[in-house]
Amino acid sequence: MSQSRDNIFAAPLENMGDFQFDQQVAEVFPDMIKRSVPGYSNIITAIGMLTKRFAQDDSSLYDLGCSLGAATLEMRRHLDKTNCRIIAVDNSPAMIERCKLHVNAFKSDTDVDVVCGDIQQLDISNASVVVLNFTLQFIDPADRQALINNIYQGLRPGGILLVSEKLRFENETAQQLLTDLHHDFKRANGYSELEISQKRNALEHVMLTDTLDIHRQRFANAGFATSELWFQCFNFSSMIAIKA
Ligand code: GEK
Repeated sequence: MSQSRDNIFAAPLENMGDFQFDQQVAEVFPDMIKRSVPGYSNIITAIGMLTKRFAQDDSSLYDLGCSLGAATLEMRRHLDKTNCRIIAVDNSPAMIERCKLHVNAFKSDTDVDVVCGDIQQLDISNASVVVLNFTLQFIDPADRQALINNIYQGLRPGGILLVSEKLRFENETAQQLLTDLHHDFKRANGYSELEISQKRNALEHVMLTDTLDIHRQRFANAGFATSELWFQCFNFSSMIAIKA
C-alpha cells in the first residue's frame, strides 16, 4: 500500500478549522502518526505481546478508534487462541474505508469486523482485550468515565484494557519541558515550525488531555483492580488496566 508524506500543515492555512479525521488525514495517517507520536511503533508491538498473553478462547477483541487498523493487524498476527473475533471501530468513514483495505490485504483465519460507528454507542461484551490507542483523548472529557465503565462491564474477568494517551502535567516546569521535547522530536522528524504550530492550533479544541492521576482514578472508579503506566516517552504514554 502506498505511503504518502504528511504535509497538511506545511503551508499557511488562512481559515484553519479544528482538526478532522477526513480523507486528507487518512491518506497520510501512517506517516503522520509515526513522525508525531514518540514510541508509537513500540506501543503497537506491545499490543501484539499483550494480545498473546491476555486473549482468551471464544472471546472478542476490540480496537476502538482503529484509524487504519495498525493495532488490529498486530492483534490478529499474535492471536493464538481459538474462536476469537476482532472488532475494529472508528467513526471516520475515510479511515474505515482504508482500514478495510489494510485488513483485507493480509490473509488470516481470524474474523475482523471493521465498523464505522461511535465507540460511545458500542455494545461491548465477552471481551478479553480492549485497545484505546490514542483515542480517549478525542472523546469529550465529560463522557470518558462512562466509556471506561462500559468497557469494564464488557470485559471478562482477567481481561485487559490498554489506553495510550498524550498526558498533561500539573507541574508547569514538567509540562513545558515535555511539550518542548515533543516538539524537538517533531522537528527531528522533518516538521517545520509552521507545521508544528498550525497542528497545535488545530488540535486545541479537539484533543483535551488528562493527567496520569485522572486516568488512574477513572480506571479505579470503573472497578479495575489493577492499573499501571507501562510506557512513557516525553508527554506520550500507554497504560494498562486489568479486570480481576
Ligand atoms: C492507531 N488507534 O493507529 N468513535 C469512534 N472513533 C473515534 C471517535 C469516536 N467517538 N472519536 C475519535 N475517533 C489508532 C490511532 S487516532 C489518534 C487513533 C491520533 C477516532 C478518529 O476518527 C481517529 O481515527 C482515531 O479515533 C484517533 O493505533 O490521530 O492521534
